[in-house]
Amino acid sequence: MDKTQIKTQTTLNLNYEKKVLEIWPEWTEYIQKLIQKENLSYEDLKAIALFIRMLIVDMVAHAKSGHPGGALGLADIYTYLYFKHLKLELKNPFAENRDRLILSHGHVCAVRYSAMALKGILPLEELYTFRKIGSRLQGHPSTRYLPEAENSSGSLGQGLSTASGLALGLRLQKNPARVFVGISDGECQEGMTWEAAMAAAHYQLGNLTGFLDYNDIQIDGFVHNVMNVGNLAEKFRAFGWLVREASGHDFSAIEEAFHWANADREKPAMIVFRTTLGKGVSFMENNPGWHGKPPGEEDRVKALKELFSVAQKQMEKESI
Ligand SMILES: Cc1ncc(C[n+]2csc(CCOP(=O)(O)OP(=O)(O)O)c2C)c(N)n1
Repeated sequence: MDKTQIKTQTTLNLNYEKKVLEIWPEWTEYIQKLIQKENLSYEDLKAIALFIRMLIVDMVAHAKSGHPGGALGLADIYTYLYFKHLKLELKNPFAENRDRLILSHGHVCAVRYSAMALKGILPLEELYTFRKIGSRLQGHPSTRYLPEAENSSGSLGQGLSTASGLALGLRLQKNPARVFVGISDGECQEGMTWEAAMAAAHYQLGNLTGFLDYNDIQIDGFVHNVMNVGNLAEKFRAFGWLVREASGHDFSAIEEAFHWANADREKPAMIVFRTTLGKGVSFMENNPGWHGKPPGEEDRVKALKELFSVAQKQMEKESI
């Protein structure tokens, strides 16, 4: 990229009508060029995750309903998966050998939709149809409207079973694809999660990688207060899984964990990611109140100001 062409701005027009894509066109353009690069650095991934966080805030605010907290907390992991890790064919979205990504805790789908849109699987503008009647982007993903989502979810606790069945089926077909499944700590209060954990180990599903969003928050407050799930790493280990713990906000740790999980073996792998709900927006961070509340106009602007100020620092670095 020609660094002299990158303009930085000190005042941004964050008025209520402007969408993220229009607020600072140079920044949008910068990100759109960045994602074309072959070898994205950790700094590049940080910038992409920042853009995804802006899209999450914007689309949930625009819909006037949705779940910003968990989605923001997962932006780094989904950036890594979509821009570095998953084997997908953009021109052939249902290629037999594609990796499958199953989202179990469907309410955080704003992060998946944003990553898919930035990747080019959906038009970016479509994010603003989120939660509208007739939209492909329902508040909880539905394969009826968006088959690219791979599974329908919203009723918690089912994703690990879906993913285990899929992994078993792929192995029977000698298909080398891997199955990735995102689950949450709140879902670990559901019995079905543990039935699936037992089955995946029993059937030696080495082609299955789980990643757990351990942010200690659920709809009614902190998980350790509502119903303590304890040491989830030890619990999955006891069920016969290979387990790694990692920060969900450090790209080198995320990369290391997903590479470890990809190795050929006869056990399913679970990465227990320590994450912060609302990550990147200080007033939402670790605050259960932002589990499922859309930002109003004032909070949207406050959140975007914070995210754009990080973007400005990144752009200033680029123009040196
Ligand atoms: C089977 C089922 N029971 C209850 C709910 C209502 N519900 C929606 S989100 C949620 C909390 C889930 O916890 P978690 O996924 O850890 O939340 P987050 O980290 O996103 O705050 C609950 C209980 C549901 N969607 N499905």
